[in-house]
Amino acid sequence: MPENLFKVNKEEYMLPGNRACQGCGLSLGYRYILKALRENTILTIPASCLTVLHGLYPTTSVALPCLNCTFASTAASASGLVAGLNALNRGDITVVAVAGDGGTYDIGIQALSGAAERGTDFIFVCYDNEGYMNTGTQRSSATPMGALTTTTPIHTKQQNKKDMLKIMEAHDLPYIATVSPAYPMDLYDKFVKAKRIKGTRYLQMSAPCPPGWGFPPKDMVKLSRLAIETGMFVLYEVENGRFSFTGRSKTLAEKGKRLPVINYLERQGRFRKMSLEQLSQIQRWVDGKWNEYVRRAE
Ligand SMILES: Cc1ncc(C[n+]2csc(CCOP(=O)(O)OP(=O)(O)O)c2C)c(N)n1
Ligand code: SF4
Repeated sequence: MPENLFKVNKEEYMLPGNRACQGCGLSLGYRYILKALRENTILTIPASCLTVLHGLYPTTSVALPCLNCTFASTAASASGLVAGLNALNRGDITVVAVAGDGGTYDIGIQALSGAAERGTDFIFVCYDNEGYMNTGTQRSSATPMGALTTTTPIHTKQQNKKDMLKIMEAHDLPYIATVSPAYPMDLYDKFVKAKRIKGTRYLQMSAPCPPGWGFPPKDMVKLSRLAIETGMFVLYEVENGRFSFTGRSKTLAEKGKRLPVINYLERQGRFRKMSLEQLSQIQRWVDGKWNEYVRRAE
């Protein structure tokens, strides 16, 4: 249940003047993630837009301790931090690894799977901007079908997005959740809950990216909401294997009507070369996933 708005932590851990682009979904969501995690948190982040956001030594725009690790080793570095803190008897500090979809779905997956299988006591956050954005919008396995990227420049991406959440579920984690920057209370509550749970917790945030997706920065929240309204992104949590919709997705599942995916896709330049066949494939794919979630929620 959403916390009372007045109970939200008033401290700011993301300081003004960071280097993210205007309208960056990651920067808005990250502000609330950090508010929910608050003190007694150590971050570890790989090369990504998030390292740019954090800033260049000796300055930083984030007021929590952070380790910069190599691209593939996010979860391995988190495991090392947890072991070190335990050796110092500082189990009260939460280790939080935050990586982009490239650093999670692709290059970071083996370290993440290893840490999750060991049940390492940490939170892994994937912010999903659906591509390698820091290096100029290359395709990742999280890029949706039909999207133009600099590595799928002519015929668009031909494959559906990989279901990373399903892969993480196969690790029998105590807590998995999805969040969106357009629903900050839902996001905040899930991170507060995740901090209280022990073991490996996996959270995935949708992170719309104006330059990479091709939409005006002022429309970021509108687009994030459309992702939920169309079912392209679904708000839910899985606690010890038990699935439940949350927030706006819960309302949609109970009495709402999802909008067609075209309402979301047509607002983004990256889908301008998508074929009609791809459009109907995406709609079928989203419908299939949604029906699977509805069955699990019953
Ligand atoms: C081993 C290695 N390969 C490539 C790079 C170059 N590189 C730095 S950031 C980045 C993109 C990261 O993409 P993602 O994890 O999706 O995060 P985003 O940039 O979208 O925030 C790449 C390819 C690197 N730093 N290390
Ligand atoms: S490229 Fe995209 S994800 Fe990266 S800082 Fe800019 S808006 Fe954010």
